[in-house]
Amino acid sequence: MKMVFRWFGEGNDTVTLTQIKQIPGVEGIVWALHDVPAGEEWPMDKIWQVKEAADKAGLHMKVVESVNIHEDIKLGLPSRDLYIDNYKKTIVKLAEVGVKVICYNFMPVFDWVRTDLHKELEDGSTALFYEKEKVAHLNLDEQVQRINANPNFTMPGWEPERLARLTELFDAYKDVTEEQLFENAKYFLEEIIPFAAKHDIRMAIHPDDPPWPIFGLPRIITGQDNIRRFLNLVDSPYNGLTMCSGSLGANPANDIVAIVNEFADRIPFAHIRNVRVYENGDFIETSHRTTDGTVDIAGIVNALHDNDYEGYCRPDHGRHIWDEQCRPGYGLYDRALGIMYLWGLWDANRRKLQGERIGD
Ligand code: CS2
Ligand code: MN
Repeated sequence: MKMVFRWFGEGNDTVTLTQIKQIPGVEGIVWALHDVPAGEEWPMDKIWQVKEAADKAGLHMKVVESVNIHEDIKLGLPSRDLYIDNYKKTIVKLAEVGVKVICYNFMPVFDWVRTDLHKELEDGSTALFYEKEKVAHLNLDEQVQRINANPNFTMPGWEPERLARLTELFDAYKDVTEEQLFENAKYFLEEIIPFAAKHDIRMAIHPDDPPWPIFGLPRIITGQDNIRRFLNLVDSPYNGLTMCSGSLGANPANDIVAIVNEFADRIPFAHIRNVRVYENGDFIETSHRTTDGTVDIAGIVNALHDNDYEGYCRPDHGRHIWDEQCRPGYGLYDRALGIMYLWGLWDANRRKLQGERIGD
């Protein structure tokens, strides 16, 4: 397991590369050019800037999250070819700086969705929260205004230019079914996977978060059967999965240990975090510790270890603790604690199952 840490870039993250380097066992950053709109080719000079900063900090940059997919690709419009072409051009450039994994998602219009970014937990820490009933009645205009009122941080998937087109996009999706979305994904994968393979970059689809349709928009990366179907659309080791325990875990019907066991050799990247799912379907993000949420984090790490997992892994979201002011879900402290928990589980496995001394 190779530990990495998400970094939003100079001036766009409260966490510094020096701090990241001090977290035990972290070898690289998970990065992206967050100011490049989905569908555009990434400029090489900006990629080099990140490379120089990472090199200076002694961290690698082999994992990108995300090169976002333009809506026209998800919609299957004729203009998708142009955006697929741009995607390929970006792949070439990323290969040039040594990128090995690209995490991306195939969710229409929205990336992750929550109803409260600072919901208080019993201990006074705050975390991202999803109230199921509220999403059913959410006023989208209000939501758009709220995000636009906080220009300091760009939120993944909530880019202003996408929000400006919201009504238009909803309209465009009105006839796109789950089946159609799978078809459109297939078209994209058939173009991209052989190309990525040629450049030795593994594509890693991120599960939908939450893993069910919202606002009447279809979602397809929701559970084990659909993941199998997606990976079989183009059956190649370069068509992989980002195993995100928090996203999949929001639906308690998902058996994530089984998902790890079935797709182990197709998982180049793992996001590990816990959530606590309530009986009414609401969920809140908790500390990584197994007992704090409803996801079997220990079981997942055991399963990764049993499968000799050699891919990249990052703690996903963390709570906001110790008065840290940070991007929602992406503070330093709780994610660093999460890493130490993951290492604890991993090292205990190594010692127990292989009789290895830690450090060998
Ligand atoms: C991430 C997602 O912060 C998060 O929830 O796990 O935004 C993720 O980066 C994208 O869905 C992957 O494309
Ligand atoms: Mn994730």
